[in-house]
Amino acid sequence: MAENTQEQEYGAESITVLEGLDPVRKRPGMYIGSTSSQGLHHLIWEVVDNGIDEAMAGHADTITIKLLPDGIVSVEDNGRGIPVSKHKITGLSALETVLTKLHAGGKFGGGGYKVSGGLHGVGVSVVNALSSYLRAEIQREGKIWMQEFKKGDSQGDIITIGDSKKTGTTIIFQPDDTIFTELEFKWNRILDRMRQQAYLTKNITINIFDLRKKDDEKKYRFYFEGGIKSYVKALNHGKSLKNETIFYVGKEYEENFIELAIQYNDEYNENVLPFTNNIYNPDGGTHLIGFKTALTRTLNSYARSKNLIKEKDENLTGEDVREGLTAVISLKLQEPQFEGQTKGKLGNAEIKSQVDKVMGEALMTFLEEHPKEAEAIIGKCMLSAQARIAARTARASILRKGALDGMTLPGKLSDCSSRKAADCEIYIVEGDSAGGSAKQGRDRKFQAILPLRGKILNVERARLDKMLANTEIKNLVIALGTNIDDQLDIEKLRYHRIIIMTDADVDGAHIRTLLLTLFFRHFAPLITNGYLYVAQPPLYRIQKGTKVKYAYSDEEKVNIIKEFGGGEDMENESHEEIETDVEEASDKEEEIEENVEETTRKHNVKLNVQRYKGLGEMNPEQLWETTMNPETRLMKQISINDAEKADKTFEMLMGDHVPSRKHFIQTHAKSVQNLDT
Ligand code: 0RA
Repeated sequence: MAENTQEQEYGAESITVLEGLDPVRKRPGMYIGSTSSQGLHHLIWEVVDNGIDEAMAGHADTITIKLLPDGIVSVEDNGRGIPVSKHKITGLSALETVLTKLHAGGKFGGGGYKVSGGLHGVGVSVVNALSSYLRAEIQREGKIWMQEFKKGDSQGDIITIGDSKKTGTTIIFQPDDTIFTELEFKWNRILDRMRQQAYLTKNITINIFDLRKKDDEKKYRFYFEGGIKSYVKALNHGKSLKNETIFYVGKEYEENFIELAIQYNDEYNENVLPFTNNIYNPDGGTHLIGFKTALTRTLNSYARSKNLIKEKDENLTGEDVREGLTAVISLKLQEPQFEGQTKGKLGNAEIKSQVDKVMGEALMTFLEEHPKEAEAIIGKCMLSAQARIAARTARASILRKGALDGMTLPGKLSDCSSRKAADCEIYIVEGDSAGGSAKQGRDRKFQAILPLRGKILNVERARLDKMLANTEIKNLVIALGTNIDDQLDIEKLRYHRIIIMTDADVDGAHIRTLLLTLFFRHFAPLITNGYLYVAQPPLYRIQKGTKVKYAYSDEEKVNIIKEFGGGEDMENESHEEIETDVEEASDKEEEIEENVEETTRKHNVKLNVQRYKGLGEMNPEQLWETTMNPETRLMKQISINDAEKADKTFEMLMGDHVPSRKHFIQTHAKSVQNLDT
């Protein structure tokens, strides 16, 4: 355990007293966020944070949480124990002060902890105020001390209940059911939080017991010898690594403690997690900026010193050096300042240069000492740089001012004859065969057809900027005429309706998602101006004699069959699927069947229901009639929200998180067939 120079002077005296607990019971939300599940769990975090503070100050190494019957929780640590002596000013024991006064605690008024993780916290007194019952047991000064409380009020003086050579604090509490709207503690939620805390606090053991149900007891233990190093290792679990040895530095800097761990994998994503006093900072802040600056500068200067980057070549950019990067930044600060609406961003200005310095020096040493790892990392970054430069060149050729004017329209585009953009439409069609039907079925005066080959799908795992080097995509960009990104000129748009027309199957959904993503990222104004649509081809064709109708949903199909008087001829391939549908709508179908027999007997005319799987199954007339004729077609106008959703889906489908991709595909396999954008 680390030495604490203030040990002697740190007793009951250094605790500053503020106010009583009434405000907490009056407005619990102010102190713990809410009185729902989140607030309920906050009570545990609050007590645990105090134990973690003890561990961080070097006085504790074990925390044990027990979930007991009747919503009771026990949190035990082997720290110094809350002081029990009488306080000079209040005449109360220090323990009672800590538990019954707001903001009372060793963290305030000088002395006390060197660094505290609970700075965000509100103190154990808040837990006391919101508990119908709380019992504190302290092992300290050779004895076991005990005091009980109800709704924050002590139920008698502190007493000794035995002897002990150990030190530590146990807080047992039962959340007040007149305060909380939710009283059930969630096992997995507690595990997740404790796992993270265990990673961020080196050498701490956290035990968690679920003793609520006799026949279903559970226990879990977290201990990560490597701290944030273990965290990085876990984040990279199952990935191919660039540097097997994780870079780690932990350094004290003017009363602050700065810890960093990084490791590269062979993928494209960057995963950098910044924490301050064990609290995650989703919006980054000065520590993240300092980290990024040092990473880019150091890798460049190392690569140049070893002549890995030639004199004439350009530097690696920030993005180059963060591809495939997994990192945890963990700071323990004396006085953290948080910014932003949700306080998710670290604001301390001095931290930028502190992190930069610690990171820069340590990383340079690491690279010098691990030349193999260094080479692998630099190699990876240089590959990213190459990809970036190649994409930029491809992009530049598209973006070059004036280049589009002279450029001939792609050969695959069947343009319309009108030149009035407001009247014109372009159908982006999946596959050459559907493209052929669309070309024949269209009204060539105002409808243009651009077939795209399914091949564009093979940009799997590639970055979006690579898409722009793809011929199919390039054709699209040229056909639209506006250019992209900051060069986009909406006045030059050649069609005021851009219609994505893909098959109603998984591949079709995939291509549609990809295109929506492209529009979202590079053609956003076309979406916000309402120019982008998704065509809605019918799902079924229903024919009876010479009468033909199209159904765009299963419900509509049932209605049409009813209208036609039933009598399906099940000769088509989709036999089974229709049967399933019939079962689902069995109430309606029974009625139909009666009619069917009658009609069939009378006229002997059968009903034919055809399920369309792909656009290619429709002949040009059918395609015109159902999907392209402005008088009768259905189209879905795409909002920026739709496109953003597609973009997220795309990231998930193409990104590196395999479990979520699997889950998505499994759960959406059905809905994508129903043209669910
Ligand atoms: C005030 C002062 C000291 C320790 C603590 C509070 C303390 C609080 C909690 C809450 C849960 N576990 C805790 N452990 C310690 C310092 C005591 C000293 O100087 O010995």
